[in-house]
Amino acid sequence: MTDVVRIEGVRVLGTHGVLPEERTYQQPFVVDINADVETSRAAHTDSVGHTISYADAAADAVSVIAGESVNLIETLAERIAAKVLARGALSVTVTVHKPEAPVGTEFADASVQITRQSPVTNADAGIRHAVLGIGANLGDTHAALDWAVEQISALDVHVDAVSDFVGTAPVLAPGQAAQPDYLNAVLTLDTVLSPYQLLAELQRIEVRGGRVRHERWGARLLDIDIVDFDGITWDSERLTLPHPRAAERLFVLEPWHSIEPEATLAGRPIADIAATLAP
Ligand code: A4P
Ligand code: MG
Repeated sequence: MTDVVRIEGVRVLGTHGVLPEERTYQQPFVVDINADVETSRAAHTDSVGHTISYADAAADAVSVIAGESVNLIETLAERIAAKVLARGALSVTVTVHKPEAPVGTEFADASVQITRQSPVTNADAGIRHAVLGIGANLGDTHAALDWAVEQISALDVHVDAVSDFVGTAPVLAPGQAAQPDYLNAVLTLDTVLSPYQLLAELQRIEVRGGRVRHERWGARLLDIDIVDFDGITWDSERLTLPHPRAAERLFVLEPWHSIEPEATLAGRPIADIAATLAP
């Protein structure tokens, strides 16, 4: 479920069309924008920085319509959609109306409507590479990791490699009570799923694996994080890519390095990142 930020009827004069006179004389264009976003973090912080401002979306429409002349309203819609997606929309539907188009007969309105997805919701982006971190520090951790690998392999993915399972000391928040050691592993895969689809599947596996979310960084039967998904950078309430703490964690970087020595995280070789961290 996502929320929608909507602005409708943004009216701007522009010089777009196939006919030479349309490039000379301005005519009105009207734009509607429906941006899918997650608004609960914005509601919580009451900060416009955590949502998409309808004013910014309107400004995107104005800059495209008042800008460079093009032939088609399809082109205008595509350019506006790209700008709104760059603001962090999960997906966007843009309608561009051309109510005074030279149609040669009486008509009420002419328009084009397009919907475009962000990299995290696009399920038509082909095969993409992802890196998962798996951890457990309660119960039979070895069995939990084996089971998680089996469950992940049954998804719409091709598992490329699974690291050895490594015992690691728990990384705790300041003041947090002691916990048992973790067993961690890293798994690499190729998938046609979008990052949001993969996350939803992984969370279902966590729940089936007995995961109960109570304390942040609490001891757990099973934790599966998306460390990296095709190098995408994304920050929303549900998903941050790459995982915001992966670059600080040897329990992620070392097993990852063992199966993908040349891998990079946010553009840096993981070997270099790991070398800067104290063992
Ligand atoms: N979420 C956002 N981005 C992602 C992502 N890239 N991958 C959201 C997965 N989930 C992501 O996660 C909280 C929320 O983060 C989810 O709702 C999801 O939508 P969670 O798994 O419920 O909570 P968590 O695991 O307690 O928090 P978090 O922030 O994932 O914790 P970490 O950073 O994974 O740390 N020490 C050792 N040695 N080994 C460990 O594996 N793990 C942790 C957990 C702490 N110390 C550890 C280990
Ligand atoms: Mg987690």
